[in-house]
Amino acid sequence: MKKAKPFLEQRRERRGFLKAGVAMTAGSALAGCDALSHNDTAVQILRSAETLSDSVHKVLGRKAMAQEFLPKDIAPVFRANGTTMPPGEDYAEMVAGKFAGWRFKVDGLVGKPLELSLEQLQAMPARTQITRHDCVEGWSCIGQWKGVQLSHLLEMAQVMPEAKFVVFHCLDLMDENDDDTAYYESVDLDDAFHPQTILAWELNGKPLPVANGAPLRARIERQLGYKNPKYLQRVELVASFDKIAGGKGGYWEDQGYNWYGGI
Ligand SMILES: Nc1nc2c(c(=O)[nH]1)N[C@H]1C(S)=C(S)[C@@H](COP(=O)(O)O)O[C@H]1N2
Ligand SMILES: [Mo]
Repeated sequence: MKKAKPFLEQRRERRGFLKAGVAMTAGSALAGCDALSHNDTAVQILRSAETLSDSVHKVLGRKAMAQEFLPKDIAPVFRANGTTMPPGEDYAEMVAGKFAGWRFKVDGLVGKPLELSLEQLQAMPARTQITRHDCVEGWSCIGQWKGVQLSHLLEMAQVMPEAKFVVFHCLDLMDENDDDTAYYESVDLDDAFHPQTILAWELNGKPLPVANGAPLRARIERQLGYKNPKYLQRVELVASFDKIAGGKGGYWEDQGYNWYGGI
């Protein structure tokens, strides 16, 4: 299979950005989970930011880095939202066994599908970043994440030229009566290869808590909370997501949210 060279070139270009542009300032008003934003106006602003950012990002080519913060800005407890404990015995058993039997897959439109243990992922080069998570429900929270860059795995898997999106398949079922409706999300290759897009196994220096997506969750720092899938089990490269679940590219998108959740 041919390696998708343009992505590698793009990635190198972005590395330059990374070195030059990591913003290290933060107002104290932003420290930790921001309770002040728990109101309707903030929610409306976050929602309208979806459409605004879409056009701004198109103009800028969406290469910008998300702001990074200082250790003093980290919230004492990172708030959890959505699923905080996937239902079912299988997951509970995995937690009890410290995810020893869990395997993470990268497949779909790739030359070399991958199947990796948590140990193998943790042995890969890691990136650590302190960022702010923004949920459309009107709250934000700053945390430090550590994990492997998704670009690293995508290069190993050799993404085929036809691939346009990365689909994240999660372990948590959203409807107990329906085995097929698991949380899922998707991003384009621009976000997938972005240097701050990591698959994190650590939060604030500790193993990723169950409530925040153990054993592995995506951090896609320029996207809203719902575009940051937890409880990952598989990443699939696709040319279109028409045939996946409701066809809109994500669990919340299938319920009417925007596919583009850029901030
Ligand atoms: N698998 C899965 N991923 C998910 C969710 C979920 O319910 N299941 N909720 C999303 C939403 S809306 C938010 S705000 C964040 C919450 O992440 P946290 O629990 O670490 O705060 O996860 C996102 N990813
Ligand atoms: Mo959210």
